[in-house]
Amino acid sequence: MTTELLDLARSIALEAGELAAARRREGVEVAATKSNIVDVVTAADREVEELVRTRIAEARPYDGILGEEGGVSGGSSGVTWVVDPIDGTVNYLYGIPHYAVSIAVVEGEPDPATWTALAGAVFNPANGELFTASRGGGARLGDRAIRVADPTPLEQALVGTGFAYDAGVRREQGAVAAGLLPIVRDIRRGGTAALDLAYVAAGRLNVYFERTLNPWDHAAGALIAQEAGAVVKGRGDAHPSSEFIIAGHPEVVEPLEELLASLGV
Ligand code: LIP
Repeated sequence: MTTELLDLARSIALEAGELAAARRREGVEVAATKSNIVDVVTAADREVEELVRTRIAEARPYDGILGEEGGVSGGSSGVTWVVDPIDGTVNYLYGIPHYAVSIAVVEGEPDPATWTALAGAVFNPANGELFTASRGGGARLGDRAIRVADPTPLEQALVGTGFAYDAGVRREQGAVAAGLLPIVRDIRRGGTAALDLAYVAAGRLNVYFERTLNPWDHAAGALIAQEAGAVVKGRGDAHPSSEFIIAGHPEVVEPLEELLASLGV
């Protein structure tokens, strides 16, 4: 079943990504705001998610869907599709070619604390990079198998992270970043958790952490990173959640989590 699900996730992600790229070329504007004036949604976000929902319903009408724009819809099969139509919305709005369609297929309730991820696809149409994984099937960039980077001491670790839309949380996160900078190799803030996690899987980041993510931001990327050899978790032994997610080689995750705890994360 996972092969069929992965093939479908891949084909939908590719079609949806091409639509997103076409709308980007035509010009993108803010259609609405969410939690505040900088938390935006574009018409393309909505149109891309509608396409993804349509393709899923055509192929698997009894599956559920959890999407960033449309929320939770039905499903009686026990399988749910977790969709971020355009992860990296602000990059997309500004024309920065670093955004992705993120599609995960999970078994169980659409809750990252309890679901079992079966397949995932993260596609950046701006550069054609498609990251995929299936449970037990490994992770790929295109057709090439990918693995996390070898372990490295924190002072040589390239650390990915991201920041919330809420100004108060960003102030706290900025203080954490300031505490990390003198200790690690450097920090990268790419603007899309899906690609941050895929970059951990491909060895382009040693480790990634973030707070305040939504399930659709990390659902596919987390499976891709896990299948590439990363540990992906929340605090301690918890599952990833909006509270916290960290991903990387186990020998890098452990010292970073200790350092983050000392910085109040
Ligand atoms: C984004 C996340 C990213 C985070 C951004 C934003 P969006 O999701 O993928 O990791 O740092 O603030 O939340 O809003 O582009 O779907």
